[in-house]
Amino acid sequence: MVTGASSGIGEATARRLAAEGYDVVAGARRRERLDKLAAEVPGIRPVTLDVTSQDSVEALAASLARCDVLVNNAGGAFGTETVAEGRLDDWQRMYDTNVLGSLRVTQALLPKLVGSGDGVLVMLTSTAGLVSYEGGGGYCAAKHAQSSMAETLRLELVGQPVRVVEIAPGMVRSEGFAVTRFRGDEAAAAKIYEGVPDPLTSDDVADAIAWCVTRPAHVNVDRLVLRPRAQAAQHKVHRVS
Ligand code: 8X3
Repeated sequence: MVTGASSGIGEATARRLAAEGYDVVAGARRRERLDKLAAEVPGIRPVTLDVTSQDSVEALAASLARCDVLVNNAGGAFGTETVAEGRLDDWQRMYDTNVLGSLRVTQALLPKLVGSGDGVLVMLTSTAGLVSYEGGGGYCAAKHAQSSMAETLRLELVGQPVRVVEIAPGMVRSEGFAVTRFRGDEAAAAKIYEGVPDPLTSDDVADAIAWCVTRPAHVNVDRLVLRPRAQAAQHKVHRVS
């Protein structure tokens, strides 16, 4: 099960896991994009899913006979204001998708992950879940919360057949992410990547996820941090003019 699978890292992960031989259920709100994806890639089943709706998540759980891998990918960043000027509705949306969305889907599918005998739960966080930065307050807080949720789950599930993997990517040039953050301002979004020789791609992250979930059952990759070579730390980015 991959949430937020209609674009970016979610879509790339659905494609990659299907290529690995998984029967992938791809969930997102944008059904027409999922239908296109499913028509193109054998092994992908589209499901309309809104992770902010408990009903939608429960309907998803009821439709799945089993679940071996859950990739909590749905979420995003909204706004670039400082904490002092942050918009409550942006923060609420970031919490409702990234944090509570992951919680809803996790709670609904956890029994199936345990029942599979070797479940893997992947939590898509970000390097923003490890360090904070100016103008990223709500997003950093939400990603820190998801990171904490993954750690707590791993502690609570020890002894049960479920692995909990956190994937924390740095600069990824993924469809829509920066544009959404900048409220549709494509020029501002493009500036983020300006001069960076090779930001990560969604496929790079999907590749890391595929590696983590295909390790032997006794191997838990607790957290995998990946950044482009040109990004040594959040603010230390090599740019060429
Ligand atoms: C995206 C990475 O640096 O924009 O999760 O927070 S960053």
